[in-house]
Amino acid sequence: MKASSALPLLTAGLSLLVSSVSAAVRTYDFNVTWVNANPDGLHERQVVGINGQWPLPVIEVDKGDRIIVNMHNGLPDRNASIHFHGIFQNGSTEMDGPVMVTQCPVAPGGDITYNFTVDQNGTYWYHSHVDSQYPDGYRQALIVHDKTFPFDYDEDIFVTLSDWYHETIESIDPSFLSLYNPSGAEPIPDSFLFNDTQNSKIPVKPNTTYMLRIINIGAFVAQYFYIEGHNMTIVEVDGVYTEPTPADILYVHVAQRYTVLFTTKDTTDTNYAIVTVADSDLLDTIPPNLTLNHTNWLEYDSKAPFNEANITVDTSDDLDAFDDSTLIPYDHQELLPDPDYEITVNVSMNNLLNGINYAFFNNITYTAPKVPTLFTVMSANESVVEDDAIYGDFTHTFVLKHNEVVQLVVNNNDGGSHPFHLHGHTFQVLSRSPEYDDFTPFDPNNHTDFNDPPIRRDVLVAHPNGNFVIRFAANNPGVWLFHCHIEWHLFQGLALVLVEAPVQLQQTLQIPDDHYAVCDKVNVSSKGNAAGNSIDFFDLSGQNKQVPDLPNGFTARGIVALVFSCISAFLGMGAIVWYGLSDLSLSEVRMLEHIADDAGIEHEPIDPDDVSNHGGRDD
Ligand SMILES: *[C@@H]1O[C@H](CO)[C@@H](O)[C@H](O)[C@H]1NC(C)=O
Ligand SMILES: *[C@@H]1O[C@H](CO)[C@@H](O)[C@H](O)[C@H]1NC(C)=O
Ligand SMILES: *[C@@H]1O[C@H](CO)[C@@H](O)[C@H](O)[C@H]1NC(C)=O
Ligand SMILES: *[C@@H]1O[C@H](CO)[C@@H](O)[C@H](O)[C@H]1NC(C)=O
Ligand SMILES: *[C@@H]1O[C@H](CO)[C@@H](O)[C@H](O)[C@H]1NC(C)=O
Ligand SMILES: *[C@@H]1O[C@H](CO)[C@@H](O)[C@H](O)[C@H]1NC(C)=O
Ligand SMILES: *[C@@H]1O[C@H](CO)[C@@H](O)[C@H](O)[C@H]1NC(C)=O
Ligand SMILES: *[C@@H]1O[C@H](CO)[C@@H](O)[C@H](O)[C@H]1NC(C)=O
Ligand SMILES: *[C@@H]1O[C@H](CO)[C@@H](O)[C@H](O)[C@H]1NC(C)=O
Ligand SMILES: *[C@@H]1O[C@H](CO)[C@@H](O)[C@H](O)[C@H]1NC(C)=O
Ligand SMILES: *[C@@H]1O[C@H](CO)[C@@H](O)[C@H](O)[C@H]1NC(C)=O
Ligand SMILES: *[C@@H]1O[C@H](CO)[C@@H](O)[C@H](O)[C@H]1NC(C)=O
Ligand SMILES: [Cu+2]
Repeated sequence: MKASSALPLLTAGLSLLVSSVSAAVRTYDFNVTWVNANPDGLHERQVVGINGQWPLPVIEVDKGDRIIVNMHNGLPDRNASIHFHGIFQNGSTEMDGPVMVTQCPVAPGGDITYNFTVDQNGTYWYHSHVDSQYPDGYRQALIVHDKTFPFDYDEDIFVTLSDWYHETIESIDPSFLSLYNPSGAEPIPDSFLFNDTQNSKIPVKPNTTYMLRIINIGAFVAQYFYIEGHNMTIVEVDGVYTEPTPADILYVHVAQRYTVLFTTKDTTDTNYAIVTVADSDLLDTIPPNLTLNHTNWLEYDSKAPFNEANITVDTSDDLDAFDDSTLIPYDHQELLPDPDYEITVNVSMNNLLNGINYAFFNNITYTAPKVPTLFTVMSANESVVEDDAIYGDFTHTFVLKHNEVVQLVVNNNDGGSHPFHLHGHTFQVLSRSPEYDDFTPFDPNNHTDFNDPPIRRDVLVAHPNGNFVIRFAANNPGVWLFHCHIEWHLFQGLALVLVEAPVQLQQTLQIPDDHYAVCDKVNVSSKGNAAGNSIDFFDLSGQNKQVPDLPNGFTARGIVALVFSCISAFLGMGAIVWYGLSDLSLSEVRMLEHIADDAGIEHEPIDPDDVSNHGGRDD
């Protein structure tokens, strides 16, 4: 059930100016405001609309076109931004959209113009990149049509998949990132949408080959996808054409795109189910009223039967679905040479001193700097701009040299899967391990042969406790985020920053004035190092820091004791009643006091005797 049956209409102009090379300028005026919508028919809620509409307008352009989005933030109570997911922004890194990376947050009432050309083909999307905002509905497809598409088809259609929450992110966030959720359990969606609605019927003609683009614009949950009675042939992933490859079932994680060809039957006596199944492996609990399996329809004839689907996918076994690492790129671009620069990161999730669960690459949880990293690049002297240090200790920034080959090894020391996304590039997928029960990092001295030619894409899933190896050439000067696209995990800090060819960037880039004005409006400095120091770029005093580690010896049990204690305080006892102290060491107990004090929770003083008298371990 869509919010409005009217077609998304750009109230202000969509102008097409044909230039001498036949590339068009496509101008979109986006006034971002709250609107109401009830896409699952269960609950009406506020969503982020554009020009009073939701679902949002689709951006559809041809390769080579210039896109101009004049965004007005008409939300009275939220900052805003737009990231154009998968667009390389070659020569226009300042248009990429992630807040505090390439721009400042656009304040309520503020404006920003995104202006860039699109020199790539395929299936993309756009979404907000500030404050976990896009699950509030601020996301939609961005399609780049290709007049020289290498495969035959008759019709070009797309659908989006997503998870859906009934509450706004701002009301979910505090309880998610809180000491009441010490395991970091992700919020469970309330439902799943197919093209921003449910139970939809896609009219199809018989005897016709469709190019179907599938985009997961969700915040968290991957979905399996298949069409009963129809074979699919994959021809594109994340904007990269592939050798046509048959697939029965796709596994589409958030932010990933697949384009498939399928040919309809030559009879119209029945309709066929399009089946989506949410990957319940990602959910910590499955509420009994959450529907994971959904059926939409290829409608051959509205009067023919719509039979219920026979759901055959076994979500406990990812191997049922197509393994994207085996795809071959259509252009056969070969494996890049051995890397000039190698980055290895271990993924983990853990609690810090405030009892909250964060996500880490090599023990660093991304903590935004005081100056957007791109503005640090642009304001630094050339003699210091290649030094990682000026970007701060908690932004996890790596400086890459122009045109070097970069290899990134991701070792997933976590029992969940993570869809990792690199801005500004597609990357070659050299190898990816299966899921393991125990943490299994990549072993450079003992690995399977690297794929050659390797598939390229911009979002790759790391399997639980497994690893992957990717490579790309640093040929796109810019500031690019690499992060988990599960919006909850990004919020927990699962991100790092690549400052690519900063010297070339300084020489070629001119950030438009209106982007500086965006910073002024929110009182964020647009010059200086990560701490906002523009005199001494190596003086990081005052930089934003991550919360300190829990001390050695502090156990998960300590956190549980804290949480139960806090909940007891919450349930009306006024102050904390300490639970489970007898199981804890004295240092843990002191830490509980410290955390409770930090969180402003009243409590009785802890008597050390309570601890030792009850046989607690002491370190
Ligand atoms: C944006 O939309 C709101 C709500 O319709 C309207 O009040 C406001 O004037 C619009 N702003 C602009 C700049 O179009
Ligand atoms: C917008 O961002 C600025 C700078 O980080 C911050 O001070 C302000 O509180 C934010 N506004 C909202 C509505 O979140
Ligand atoms: C967009 O960028 C192009 C190239 O820099 C420039 O000529 C044009 O004036 C810009 N348009 C807007 C609306 O900013
Ligand atoms: C886009 O498609 C055309 C024609 O198929 C191809 O020549 C071109 O290389 C593609 N561009 C990119 C950036 O992949
Ligand atoms: C499922 O039940 C819970 C608890 O009653 C309720 O909060 C939630 O809205 C329900 N969800 C759906 C999709 O009906
Ligand atoms: C999916 O929804 C968008 C609008 O949100 C629409 O443009 C598109 O045609 C829909 N896809 C299909 C297959 O109906
Ligand atoms: C799908 O492909 C399989 C294997 O190539 C073939 O046996 C089957 O007939 C195809 N089904 C349809 C509906 O085309
Ligand atoms: C499909 O094509 C076949 C052969 O080209 C033709 O015999 C048949 O009538 C067509 N079916 C429909 C429903 O158009
Ligand atoms: C969804 O499909 C799976 C796999 O067949 C099945 O086990 C599960 O019961 C189904 N769930 C719902 C809610 O239909
Ligand atoms: C679904 O299963 C039923 C019973 O096994 C079978 O009769 C029917 O043909 C199946 N439908 C499809 C589309 O496979
Ligand atoms: C992360 O911290 C752990 C525990 O303090 C330490 O053993 C490990 O070496 C650190 N890892 C990295 C990559 O810094
Ligand atoms: C190399 O890796 C394989 C597969 O993971 C493993 O079975 C084997 O024991 C490893 N060999 C060495 C020498 O580590
Ligand atoms: Cu993740």
